[in-house]
Formats: sequence, structure tokens, C-alpha cells
Amino acid sequence: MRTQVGIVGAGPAGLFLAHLLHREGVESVILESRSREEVEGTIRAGVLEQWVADLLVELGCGGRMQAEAHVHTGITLQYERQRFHLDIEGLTEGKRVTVWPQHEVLRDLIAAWLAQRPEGIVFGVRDTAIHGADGDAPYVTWRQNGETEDRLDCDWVIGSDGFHGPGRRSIPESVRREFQKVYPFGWLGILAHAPVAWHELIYARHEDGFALASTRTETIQRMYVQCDPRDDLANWPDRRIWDTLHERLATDGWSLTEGEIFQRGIIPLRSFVCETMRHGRLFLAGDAAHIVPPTGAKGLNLAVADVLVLSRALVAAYRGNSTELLDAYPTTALRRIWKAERFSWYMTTMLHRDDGETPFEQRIHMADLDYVASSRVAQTAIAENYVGLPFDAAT
Ligand code: RFL
Ligand code: PHB
Repeated sequence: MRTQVGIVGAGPAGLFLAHLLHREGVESVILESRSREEVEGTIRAGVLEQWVADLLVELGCGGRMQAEAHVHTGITLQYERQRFHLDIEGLTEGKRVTVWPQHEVLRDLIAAWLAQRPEGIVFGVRDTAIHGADGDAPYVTWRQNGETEDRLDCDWVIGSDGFHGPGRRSIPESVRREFQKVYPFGWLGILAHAPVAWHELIYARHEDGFALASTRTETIQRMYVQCDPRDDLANWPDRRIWDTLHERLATDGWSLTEGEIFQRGIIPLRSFVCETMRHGRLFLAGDAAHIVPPTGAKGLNLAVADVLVLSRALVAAYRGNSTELLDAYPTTALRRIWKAERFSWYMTTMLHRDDGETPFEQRIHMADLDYVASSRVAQTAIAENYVGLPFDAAT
């Protein structure tokens, strides 16, 4: 097979990129290790920044989202059993966020992509390997169902294959510049058949740890509690999960309605950046290059931001025969990435309990929340980041 841009990974980064390139006349093929059912069934992110929701509509893939998703004008922060409303819309000249699950976004992007290009995604690839990135003729090889090796020749290879994919590891370790912070806590996430808990998301700091009440539909809710990242789900029977949510989200005059928990999982929290986002004709995008803890709801949005920048650079390379924007891609993308890393780290440390911190540091987080609760300027800083920072003019 031959195409212009070979994309490894059909997550948000790979699929948005394929659509963005296609509408500018640049062709691509996506190689994905999982089955279509697995990709469309994995529960992950929930919050879309306004420009991402708008882009989905622009790409012709936003119809279901517009009909079914919840649009939120603010978030609620809670500490010491008190809640306060952070009026995102009022603080950002009318911007809002959309609560619409990642796998629903992927379902619509995949359906539209396959309708345009029935051969545009190869699902279920094994042993994906990227070759010749530092030469002029890169290619990707893989096997399917244990058969003989297949090969995709292309002009550029995009590693949009998530944190564990082969993309980043194809860059020699000796030239990779990486930064990491691993937090001493994780999130236990559940989906439950229950009514909406509150009219917007609640991010709560409690002396025992963080809790988040999010939503999916009128009758399905998504909730998280801070836990030990190495904990076993067996230690979290339903009763303990609900008791923990009741306790950490408690406030006067409000109660949480329980329901049947039908999905659960534990994820570790980490911050990670691989600044080496280019190696010859290989470019990294999304979680392949960076991870944020989910407290700021930035991961998916940042993956889409990367490929927006990258798609413009690739299109410019084909149209104008100049690689100037491609050369600038890591620098341009990293400016936004580090700001999202900062915001996600800030929200995480402010809202979680960390036993490794000194009592002094814990008091500082309380003072931070107090400051946010009482200052329009501090609230504006959170709101501006939460809805997504504006793109630089250079992008
Ligand atoms: P993905 O989604 O991991 O997609 C990578 C794809 O590559 C495939 N792959 C391979 N394909 C071919 N060959 C190989 N060898 C391959 N190895 C891997 C994988 O199967 C996969 O399909 O990366 P991408 O596209 O960069 O997207 C990143 C986002 O998925 C991620 O940042 C978000 O889900 C993070 N996140 C959130 N982000 C938000 O913006 N808002 C949120 O509210 C939010 N909440 C969350 C989150 C992530 C969470 N988890 C589970 C980590 C909440 C949670 C609980
Ligand atoms: C979610 O709904 O899954 C969700 C919402 C907000 C976050 C993270 C996850 O910060």
C-alpha cells in the first residue's frame, strides 16, 4: 500500500488528523491495533473544549453530539463541604464545554472516515513497526491474524498511538528529551445507572481525597474517587464506592442518589512530556508525546490541538513545497502542551490529598481554593484554561 501520510493509531489524534488532512486533499491511511468494537467501546474522556466541539461539527461528525450532549456553562468546585460555582461562560465571553464521551466522538469519526475511504483504517494490526524515519522513504509494517507482513509506504509517519504505542519508542532513546511526574494516587472511575447528581460537574477536595461527579446521560452518571494507584478493584465493593462518594461530595441540603454500578476501573495519574516530537519523517501527536492527569480534562483536547497544528503544517508542505511549518511543529505544539501540563498539575495538586506533602503544603492548597472562591481574577484563570486557551496567531 502507498499513501501520503501513514497514521499509527485510531484514537482522537489519528482520526481527527485523517479528517483534517482529507478535507484539504491530503490522503492518509490509519493502522490500529485494536478492533473497531474495542476502540468504540473504551470508556475514557468526557469533556470537550468549545473549539473541539465546533471542529467536530465542521467535520460533519457533530450531529449526535449536538442532539444528545450536555453543554455546561460552568463547573462547581467544593472544599470544606461548601460548593461554589465557577461561571465559565461569564468569565470567558460566552464559551462553554460539552460533556460528550470520547468513544462517542470516535464512533462518529470512524463511521464518517470509512464512508469516505472504506480502506482508510486497518483494524487489528499486530507487530506494528516504523522504518526509515530518518531517511526519505519511511514505511510501516505490520501483521494481521498471524499472516505475512504488510507494508505501508508514505511520505510522513504520524505516531498517534497513545502512551504505550511504538511511535515514541521508534525515536532513539539517546535523542529523546522526556519529563515526568508520577502522582502517588490514582482514580477509581465508575459508570452507574443513576439520575444526574448536580447541574454541572463537581470537583471536590475532601480531607480523605478527591472526588468528581460527572455525567453521561439523564440516567447514566460518571464518577471518580481518588484511590491508591496500585489498589485492587476487589477492595472496592459497591458499598465502599458509594460511601466514599457520599462522604467526599457531602454538602448541606443535598444528597447523592445511588444506582447500579455497571463499569469500573482504576487509572494511575501522571504528567509526562516527550519534547522530541519529531524524528526525521516521524511526528508524534497526542498521548504518544504527552500525558496529563485527568483533573483538568485536557488530554483529548490537547491531542486534537496537536493534530490541528500538524495538519496545517502537512498541508502547507504539500501545497507550497515548504517544510517550514513542519519544522516548527514541536515548538508550536509544546507551547500549548506545557500550559496544559501546568494547568492539569495545578488542578490535581490543589484538589487531591497527598500524604507525601507537608502540613504547610496542604494549607497552601486550602488557601488556593479560598482564593479561587473569592477572586474573579483567579476564577478567570481557571475558566480560560478549562475551556481551552486560544491558539497562538502563529498556529
Ligand atoms: P489514544 O486515545 O490512546 O489512541 C491511541 C490509539 O493507538 C492505538 N495503538 C496502536 N495502533 C497500531 N499499532 C500499535 N502498536 C498501537 N499501539 C496503540 C491504540 O489502540 C489507540 O486506539 O491516544 P490519542 O489519540 O492521543 O488520544 C488521547 C486521549 O485518548 C486521552 O488523552 C484522553 O482520554 C485523556 N482523558 C481526558 N481527556 C480530556 O480531554 N478530557 C477528559 O475529560 C478526559 N478524561 C481521560 C479522562 C483519560 C482517562 N483515562 C482512562 C486515562 C478520563 C480518564 C479516566
Ligand atoms: C469525565 O466525565 O469522564 C471527566 C470529566 C472531567 C474530568 C475528567 C473526566 O476532569
